[in-house]
Amino acid sequence: MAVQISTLYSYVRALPVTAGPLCRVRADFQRASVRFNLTVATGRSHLGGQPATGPLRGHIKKLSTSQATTAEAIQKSSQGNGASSRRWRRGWLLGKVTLGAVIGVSSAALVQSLHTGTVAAMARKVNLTSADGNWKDTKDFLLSLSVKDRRQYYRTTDFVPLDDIPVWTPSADGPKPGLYPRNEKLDQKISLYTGDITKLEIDAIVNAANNTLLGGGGVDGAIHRAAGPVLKKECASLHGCETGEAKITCGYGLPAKYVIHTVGPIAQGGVGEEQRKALRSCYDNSLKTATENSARSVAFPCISTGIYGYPPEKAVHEALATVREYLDEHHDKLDRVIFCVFLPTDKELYMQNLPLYFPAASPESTVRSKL
Ligand code: AR6
Repeated sequence: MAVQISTLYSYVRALPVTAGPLCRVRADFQRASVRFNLTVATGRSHLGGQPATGPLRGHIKKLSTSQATTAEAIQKSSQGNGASSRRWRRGWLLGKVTLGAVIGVSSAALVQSLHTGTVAAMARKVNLTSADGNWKDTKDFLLSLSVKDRRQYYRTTDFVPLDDIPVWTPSADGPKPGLYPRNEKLDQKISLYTGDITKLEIDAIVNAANNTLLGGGGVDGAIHRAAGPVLKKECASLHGCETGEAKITCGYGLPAKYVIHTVGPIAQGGVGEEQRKALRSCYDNSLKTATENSARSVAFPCISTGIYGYPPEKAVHEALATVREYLDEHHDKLDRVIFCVFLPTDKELYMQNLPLYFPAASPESTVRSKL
């Protein structure tokens, strides 16, 4: 019985809420739990304290009544003779087993109804087209859902699931030798995708943001429009971001669970060591942020190569080298890294350079593997 109740208590405590209606349910439960513990300790059905309120009141009432009956039985037993005392003990044991079963069933039902009730209540409150409301509640709720359950909240209908994004297949005709050794397992973790990053149903998409994190043009503007106005509210709470750093938010109305915001270097005056390092830091810190948040699939746009003017033919090498080196070290933490290009010229650049960083087997090793 104690185990059942403590399991139930842990479940409610673990509800991912910090405020709002879920929080109130947790408070109700805590009050009710204390009351129940006291009931068990004293063997009395009513304690004279404030009755529990909220959705748990009915359940606690039932528990208190059962416990009172048992307590009366014990009292009678202790007053009777030897035979009746044995009978009372047998009755007490039977009662205990029955009570345990009743509580087992009712706590499972309670967990289910609590979950269903809170999810339904929160689902009614989620509004991804308005900036009103508490973004933290919305975020907690969305992050608690499975991918399938989250689909009804996407602000787009034409999303692209991860399984529809093919993995990189290096061609044996590619340049030889590659800059990095062949690693077939890593090829399975790389994709080149041409299209709109806001459509990808993956764990995290990276945003090429600015230092304010409050939105802008290019891919930043596209992500904010697709996610809806709640994204800006969470971004405002982050107090900006340094160049080369990365910060994470919920994806809200996006098919992606998270958005990782990074700020690329401004390179309109040319590219020096400082810009090169900053661009690498964007890719590296975004991947670190993804893995710290258990995001296993991540998509990158071509950071800094639009409005910030970093030459795409240089940026592609920093992007590919940083991802390759991160995967060499942390391949177990990521399932897929997607280079999401928007322009045909960028697609061409990645097609040309991917084989340098994720090369095909050399002719000799192909022959060896057939033997
Ligand atoms: N999906 C994928 N890639 C896209 C999309 C999209 N929907 N839209 C554009 N791109 P940019 P930056 C590509 O200018 O150079 C913003 O105002 C685009 O073709 O978006 O890092 C921020 O607030 C290009 O290859 O980012 C900053 O102020 C790449 O995304 C500033 O721009 C990056 O271009 C950041 O400039």
